[in-house]
Amino acid sequence: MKNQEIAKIFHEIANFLAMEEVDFKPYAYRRAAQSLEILEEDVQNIYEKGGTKLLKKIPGIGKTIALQIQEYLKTGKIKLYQKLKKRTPVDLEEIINVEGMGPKRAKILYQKLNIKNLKDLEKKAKAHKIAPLFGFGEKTEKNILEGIQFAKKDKGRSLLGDILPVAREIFEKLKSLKEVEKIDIVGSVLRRKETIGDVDFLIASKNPKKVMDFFVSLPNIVKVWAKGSTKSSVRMKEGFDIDLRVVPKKSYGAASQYFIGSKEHNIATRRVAISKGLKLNEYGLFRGSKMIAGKDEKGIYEALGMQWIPPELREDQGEIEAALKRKLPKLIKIKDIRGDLHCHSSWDGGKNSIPELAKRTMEMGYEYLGISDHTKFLRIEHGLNEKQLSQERKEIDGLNSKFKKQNLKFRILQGAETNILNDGSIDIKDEALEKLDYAIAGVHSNLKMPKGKMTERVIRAMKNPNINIISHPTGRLLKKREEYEIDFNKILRAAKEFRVVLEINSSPQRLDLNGLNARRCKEAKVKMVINTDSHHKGQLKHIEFGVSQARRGWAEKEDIINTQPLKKLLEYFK
Ligand code: DGT
Ligand code: CA
Ligand code: CA
Repeated sequence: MKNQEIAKIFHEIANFLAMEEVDFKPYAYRRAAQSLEILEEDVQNIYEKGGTKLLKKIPGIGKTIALQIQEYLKTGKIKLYQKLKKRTPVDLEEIINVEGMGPKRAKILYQKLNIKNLKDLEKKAKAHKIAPLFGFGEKTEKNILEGIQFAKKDKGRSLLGDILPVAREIFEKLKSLKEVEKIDIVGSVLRRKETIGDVDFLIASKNPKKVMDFFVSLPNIVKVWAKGSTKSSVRMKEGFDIDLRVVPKKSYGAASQYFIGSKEHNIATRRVAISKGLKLNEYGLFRGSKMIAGKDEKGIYEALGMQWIPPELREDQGEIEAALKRKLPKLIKIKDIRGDLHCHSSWDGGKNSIPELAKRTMEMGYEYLGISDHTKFLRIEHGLNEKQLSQERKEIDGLNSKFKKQNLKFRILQGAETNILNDGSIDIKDEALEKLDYAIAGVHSNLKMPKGKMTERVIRAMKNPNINIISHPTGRLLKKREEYEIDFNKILRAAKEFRVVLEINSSPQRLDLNGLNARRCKEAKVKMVINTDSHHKGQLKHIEFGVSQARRGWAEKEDIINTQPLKKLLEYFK
C-alpha cells in the first residue's frame, strides 16, 4: 500500500510550504496527508478503478493533489516536492522532530545561521548562537539542546508501529514463494520492542538461492548491503534495514530461538545448556556431537527443562528462572479485550461520530466502547464543557436504548479525558464528573514541572473520587519527548490506595505505560487498562500494540480491567 508513503511526502511538502509561509496551502497538504493516513483502501486500487476522478472523492483531496497522487503512482516522484527540497536544502523532518521546533523556526535558523540538519543545530546551540535570535531566548536554546540529545539517543531506530505493517506486507510476499517452507518475523519486531533497529526474517528452504534472488528484487529496496546463500541484508526506501536468514528445516527451531533474541536472553539460555552439559547454537542443541533438539523451539526449551517462553518476555528479566520453575505468567491476549475505554469522537474534533466508532468496535467483537472526549481546558482539541458533556450523554443514551431494543449486548459508556491542571485539580466540575460512567485524567500541559510538584499534581487528581483512570501516565512520546519527571513508585502507591487504574496507551507514538512500567504496576498490584486513544476508527486496531506492551510487562488477563464483562467493569468504577 502506497498510502503512507504518499502521506509522508505531503506532510513534508506542507512543512516546506509552512516554512515559506504561504498560509492556506500547507493546510491543504496536511489535510490530504491525514486523509491518506486513515484511508483504509489502497489508493492505488482507487486510482486504477476510477482515475483522478475517483481520487477526488477522498475527503481533502482536490484536483491538484489528485494529479500529484497520479504522478507519484506513475513515476514514483512528485515534482513539486523535488523542487521544494532543492530550493531549501534543509532536512526538515529531522529538525522539526526536535521537541519545540517547527517549520517557521527552522526557516529562521536556516536564514540566519544556515542550519540545515541536526548536526548544525546542535553546533549552533552549543555555541549559544540561537538564544540571541528574536523569538528564541535562553530557555528555548536549552530545550533545543535537550531535544537533540533525546533525538540522538534513538537515532536509527524506528517505531514498531511504523515498521510492523511494512514487515507484514513483505512477510506475505516472501511467504507466497513456493520455495519457502517456513517463515517467521524474528528479532525485536517479534519481541514487540517499542523501537526497532532492523527487521529480521527467518526462512526454511531447500533452495536458498531462489529465495535470496527473490528477496533482493523486492520493490522498495534502495540498497543491497550483502547477498549470500544463508544471509542477505538490504536497506528499504522507508529508511530501515532487513536481514534475512535462510536455514534448512532441521535447524529451523534453533535458528529461530537464536534470531528471536534478545542477545541477553540467548546468553542466559546458553548458560542453562552448559549447566546441563549441552551446547546450544543457531544450528541446534547438542550433546557432544549429537543433535538432540533443533527442529522446533519447543523441543529445545523442553530439552533444557524449561517451558517455552513467549518472545515478548525474552529479555533476560527473570523469564529463564520462571520457565525453569514452570511459573511463567499466562499472558494476556488480544482476544481477552472486551472494549476500549479511550476514544475520541467528532464531539471533540475526532474524525468519526459515536455511531461510526460503535459500529467498528462491534465488528471487532467488543462488548463495550468508552467515549472519552477531551474536556474544556484543551481548547485546540475542542474540549467539551459541562453542558456539552450532558448533550453528548443524551446521544449516548439514545444509542444504548436502540441497542437494547435490538437485543444487542453492546453498550457505549460515557467517559471523558479530563485535564489535570497545575495544582492537580480537574478542569470539569465534580457534579458533571459524577454523571459520567467513568472519568480519565491526564497531564496535557506544563509538562516540565519539577519532579516533586508533578508527583503531587497527579496524586491530587487520583484522590478525586470521580477519577478512575490516569491516561498515558508518564507522558513520553517515542523518539520525541522524554517521560516527565515523576516519582513512579509514589504514583503506584497512590493508585493502589485510591483504586485508580493506570493506562497502557496503545498509540504507537506513546506506548505508555511501556513494558517495564507495566511490570512495576503489576507487581504493585495496581490494575491497568489497555486503550487506543483513537481519534478515528482506523486507530482502534492499535490495541495490539498496547497488548504487546502489557505482555512485555508480564501482564495476565486479571491485571487488565477491560478484559472484564461490562457489569464487573462498572462495579469496579463505583
Ligand atoms: P534491534 O534490531 O536492535 O531492534 O534488536 P534485535 O534483537 O532484532 O537485534 P539484531 O537484529 O541485531 O539481532 C537479531 C537477534 O539475533 C538478536 O535478538 C539475538 C541474535 N543475536 C545477534 N547478535 C548476537 C550475538 O552476538 N550473540 C547472541 N547470542 N545472539 C545474537
Ligand atoms: Ca533486528
Ligand atoms: Ca538484524
